[in-house]
Amino acid sequence: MEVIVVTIEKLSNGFEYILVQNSSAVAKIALQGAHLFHYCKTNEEPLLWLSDISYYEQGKAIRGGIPICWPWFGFHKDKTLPQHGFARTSIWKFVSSDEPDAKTSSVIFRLTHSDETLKMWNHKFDLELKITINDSLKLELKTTNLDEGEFTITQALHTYFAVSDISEVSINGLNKKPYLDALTLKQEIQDGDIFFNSEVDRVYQKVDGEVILRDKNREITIMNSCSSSVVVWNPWIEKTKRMSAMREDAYRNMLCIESSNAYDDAVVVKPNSSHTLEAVILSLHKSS
Ligand code: TA6
Repeated sequence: MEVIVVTIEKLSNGFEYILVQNSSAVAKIALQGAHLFHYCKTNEEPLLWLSDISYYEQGKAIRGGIPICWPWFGFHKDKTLPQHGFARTSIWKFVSSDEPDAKTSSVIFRLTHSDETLKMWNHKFDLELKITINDSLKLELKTTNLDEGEFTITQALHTYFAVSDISEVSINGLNKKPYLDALTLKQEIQDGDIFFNSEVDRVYQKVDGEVILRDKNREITIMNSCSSSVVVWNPWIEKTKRMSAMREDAYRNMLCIESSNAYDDAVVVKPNSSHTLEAVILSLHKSS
């Protein structure tokens, strides 16, 4: 008999998450941030990196998985406002789940404006995240403007991938793309595949095709829609020491490839209109 289960689970401190199990995969999504923090295909290793010293506490973003950066990506010019926006630390509503077949489950979460969000970002909105879990992972982040005037957002599905060893992975698909180097604030052009031997924090621009993460035992393909920017991040040795909820050697086994609308890919959403950022992530196990 096939197992398809969507249940609401609770940690001992009251932190709630949705557990999804079907014949293709298991996934866990926290109500805080609609944060997918675990996705593992049947008989495979977890796709997403998750810090083993991560917080599961209200108001602190989980370190790993797929934090939702919204309605701004990165720092806000008002330094009293949180980096990467408030969506990842807000409590979302679990709206519904659907199991069209034994291999597939989808779950929908919603966040709408409140007195608290209006203080940080003075716009009325409806934000919906649909996550479809089967052999692949699909995230659709839909922003609807409920305001009288237009608003501008930057955003990212800040995906942390688990990798065997950072020195052995490469990223393909960004060759010749312009990027903003967030470490030097200079514009550069990518030359060939990306390899890692120091800190990397870049916003790739004009991205219109698949991005492929090549690891020893698997290949991960990321396909984005309604997005032309991709953020690539690894904090390397020194920055990791300053990161919250990360062990000193954590940089070795993680890498972020973020499906985004960041920097010059900001999106203007007109009143009563929507924009949906979509990412489909496929992983293929390579037999050695
Ligand atoms: O996406 C890359 C980045 O903006 C980095 O600059 C880095 O600091 C990271 O996100 C993590 O940010 P966080 O606020 O989660 O510590």
